[in-house]
Amino acid sequence: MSLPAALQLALTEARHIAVLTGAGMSAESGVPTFRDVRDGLWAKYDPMTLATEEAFAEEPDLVWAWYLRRAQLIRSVQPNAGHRALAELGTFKKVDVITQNVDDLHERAGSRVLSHVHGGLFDYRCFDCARPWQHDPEIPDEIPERVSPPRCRACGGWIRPGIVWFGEVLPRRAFEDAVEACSTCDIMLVVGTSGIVQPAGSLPFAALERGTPVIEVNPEESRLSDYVTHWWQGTAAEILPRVVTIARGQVD
Ligand code: BJW
Ligand code: ZN
Repeated sequence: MSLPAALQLALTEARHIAVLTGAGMSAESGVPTFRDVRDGLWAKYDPMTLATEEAFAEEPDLVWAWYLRRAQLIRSVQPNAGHRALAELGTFKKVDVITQNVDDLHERAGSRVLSHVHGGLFDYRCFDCARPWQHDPEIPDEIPERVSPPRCRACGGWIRPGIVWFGEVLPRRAFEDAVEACSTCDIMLVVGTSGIVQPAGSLPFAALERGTPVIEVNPEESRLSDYVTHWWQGTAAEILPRVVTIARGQVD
């Protein structure tokens, strides 16, 4: 399947492209998505048990061990052809990458990321006083089910990952920048997100409400598919290199 001709032209002519990415962006690097029923990150765990402040306050050892496993996995994988394509796109267009992912695969592929709207796994800080903790935690090869988090040198509080848990407010600047980019871009790409989690799932509407075309790249239908200008069915690593070809004005 290819992109309709009018959208091909819009992509070629666009000067400013906003790209919202979700877990599907990193799936082909070997990072499971959240909501895949077979091997998704939450197939074995209840998110409400692990991805909240309350869970960390009650069971810091269990939650810290879970994030150490995630950190170990992300350190062991590489950006895929989709990440690399977006980095290439950024060499000849203004590309604002807005990601819900807490990994660093866009940066490692060479993209400038405008906003990590759900924070960063490696941006550790104190759970009590919020001071940054600029260390790499020691990650054993075999991570036990429970591991005590490090302690803050200033106040003795537990160290937590710098991600946004359910019920927490998104980093204000990151979200404002994301809204601004979606409101001012010439075209928007939405890659590998179910669109279920708010308020990130509402960002494509900032573009759609202004009449800006939004192209979704996803192998499966999502909550956004009925609303976007065009759902381009396929994976990030398959489709994004083709987006680069079209954006260069070459024939797909
Ligand atoms: C591919 C592919 C390939 C596969 N190529 N594609 C109504 C009821 C109850 C609660 C709420 C509500 N409305 C809003 C809320 C609040 C809540 C929320 O949205 N809940 C929903 C579950 C309904 N939101 C929040 O709490 C947010 N904060 C907030 O709203 O603050 C204000 C407030 C404060 C107090 C009270 C109320 C409001 C914070 C949200 C934080 C989200 N954090 C997480 C986890 C971080 C921790 C961790 O990493 O462990 O962020 S949730 C998780 O979902 C993670 C992701 O960034 C996020 C989005 O998931 P994503 O990326 O879309 O992944 P999937 O797995 O869902 O989808 C993958 C997609 O990829 C699929 O479509 C596949 O088809 C596709 N795919 N292979 C391309 N190769
Ligand atoms: Zn502290």
